[in-house]
Amino acid sequence: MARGLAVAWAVLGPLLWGCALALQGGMLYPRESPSRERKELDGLWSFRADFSDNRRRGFEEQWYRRPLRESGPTLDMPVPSSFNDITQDWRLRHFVGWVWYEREVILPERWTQDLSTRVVLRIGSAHAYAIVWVNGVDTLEHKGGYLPFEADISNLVQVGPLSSQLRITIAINNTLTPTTLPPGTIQYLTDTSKYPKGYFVQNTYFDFFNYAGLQRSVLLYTTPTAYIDDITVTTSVEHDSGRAPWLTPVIPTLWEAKAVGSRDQELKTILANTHWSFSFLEGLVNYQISVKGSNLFELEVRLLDAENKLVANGTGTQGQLKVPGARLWWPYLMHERPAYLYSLEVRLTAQMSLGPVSDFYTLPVGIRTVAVTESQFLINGKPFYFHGVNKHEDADIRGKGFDWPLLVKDFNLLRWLGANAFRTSHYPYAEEVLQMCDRYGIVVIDECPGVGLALPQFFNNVSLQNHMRVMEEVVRRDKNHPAVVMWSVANEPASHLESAGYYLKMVITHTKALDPSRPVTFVTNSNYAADKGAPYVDVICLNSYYSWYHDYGHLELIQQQLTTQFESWYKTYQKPIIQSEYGAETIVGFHQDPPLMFTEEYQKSLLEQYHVVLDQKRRKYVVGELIWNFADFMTEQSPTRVLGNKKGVFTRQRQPKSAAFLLRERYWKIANETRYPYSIAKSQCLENSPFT
Ligand code: GCB
Repeated sequence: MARGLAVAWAVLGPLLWGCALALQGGMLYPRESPSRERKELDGLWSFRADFSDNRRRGFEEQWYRRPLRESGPTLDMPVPSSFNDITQDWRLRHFVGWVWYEREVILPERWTQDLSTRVVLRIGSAHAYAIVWVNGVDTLEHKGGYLPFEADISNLVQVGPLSSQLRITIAINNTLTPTTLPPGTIQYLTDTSKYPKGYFVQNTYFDFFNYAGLQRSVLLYTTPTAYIDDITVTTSVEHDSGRAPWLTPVIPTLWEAKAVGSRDQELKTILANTHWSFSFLEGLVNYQISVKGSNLFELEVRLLDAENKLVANGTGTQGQLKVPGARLWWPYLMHERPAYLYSLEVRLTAQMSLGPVSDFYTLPVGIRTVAVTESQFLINGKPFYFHGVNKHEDADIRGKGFDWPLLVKDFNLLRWLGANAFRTSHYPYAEEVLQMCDRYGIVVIDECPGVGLALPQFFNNVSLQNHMRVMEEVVRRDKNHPAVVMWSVANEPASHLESAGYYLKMVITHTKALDPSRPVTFVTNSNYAADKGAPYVDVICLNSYYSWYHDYGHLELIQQQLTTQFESWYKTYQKPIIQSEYGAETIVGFHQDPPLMFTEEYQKSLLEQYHVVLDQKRRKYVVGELIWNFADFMTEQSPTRVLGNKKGVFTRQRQPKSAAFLLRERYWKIANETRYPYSIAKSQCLENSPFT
């Protein structure tokens, strides 16, 4: 895309926003406010896996009708957590089919008596298919893990004398089929000389353990019956040179200066090109609000800065707030004051038959722009270089269960590393993770669970419809996070297939229509000449494992092969490129010099070879590098995996391997070269605290 076009796209994007969402209703993160309460249901739930041959005993015996303990033995199961690694029962670790969760809750009396209160049950995620009963009443179904779903249960709790006692039963099935996302297949092994009757296995086509269960929080929250259903915010920035009340220094980044050569020359170039410009920076915050439960209402919108000072206000369901001298949301290490957040306070006043009702919701807002040219990824008009990681939601015992200590530890490690970005490989992460990214300035490529699209039969119409719906859910949930700068619709689909070309085109086009304000990509490991999806992406994301999955041990080939990779792709597409995965398996504590595979030395040497070429290309059109992987993680068992995938630069317990130190040095060096306005970033975590 030419620069002019990119700019037009960045400007037009916000205006075109929101024209195509097909989902009913919003999915605002449940926050407390003067009009909203929250009751978290984290803790111990009763649990049973249905080990019956057809896995349907729970339905046949209607386990949801009575307390679960009355239909058989139950286990204590922590929520949030994957169920797989919690017990000593190997059958549960590998279980495929229906599991049953149940929790009894006492509600505050007001929730059950006050008819102007709406009570909502919200499930952060249930992998992969869930049915929910409240007091035995079929209430909600949801297809797909990793994304939230909710139901208004007011009419179930606001009836009868026992209504403050609530029994929530959730049946979850982790089976992956050709039309789920991710897809999978169930294979029956019928040779009775080898397998018992009815023996089957779940085949998956991705490289992480298919953890399941209630892996994120379940909660109840309230709103008034007339309520703020959804808010969509997009932002842009205007520079108005005619209205300047102050002078702004315009300093070239060291990256731009570097092009000229020696250190002396670099400094001279910086000084020579630094000029004082009269520019007035105005942030524009476009909002769109949907209200449910009333047609007769007023909306007031106030934008507050980080010191709680009012900077702009408006009224009505849509509008534009102007913020003179706006402080922009910058990525970590790109600016001295990264991750600046405003608060958008929305107040609804609705006229109801019982009198006026108010609802309040506060949304964090970062003012920033994102645009793509044919060789750059721009944030706030400045070239942004992704120096970061790929992650997984994965840890000992809890599996993919959300865990605050783990989350905060991971963010401290990211900051220590000097990482400014990650991809949510290979599914949308918990909302709390994205909130941390907003607050820490960690840029996110938000990936949907489109992973393992490996077989031709997975590119069918039913899957396509489902994939588009999943993208709607992802965009609906994550659209307001300034940290999210790009959507990834898939990881390593079989994109050489014709059918995949059409499929990817449709999913990408749909995603762009859902959110024209962000670029869209998918991550490929296909050959540049064969890939049928690449024409539709804004940024090319490439995975390659030179000297790992082929030419094993031959580190000397990496530079040549990587150079060829970059040059062929760029020549074909003239789009910015991200090295979205590269890495080597390393068992912590294995050492060998000269380096051999699986040792710490080999991982470091492989990375160093990649870095030589990345350094050559990052000044041209390569706009990022994301190591595979942040930490070791669990996979299915196979002869090529030793207790999981060991390509982490940290162990699964978050201790650094030698490669972490190498990467840390590199990322801080790059940060110091690309900072805007230019100044040295200090590699001390505490000194870079976003809260000081
Ligand atoms: C890949 C996949 C990732 C794997 C990784 C590996 O290309 O995208 O899911 O874990 O390679 O280590 O093989």
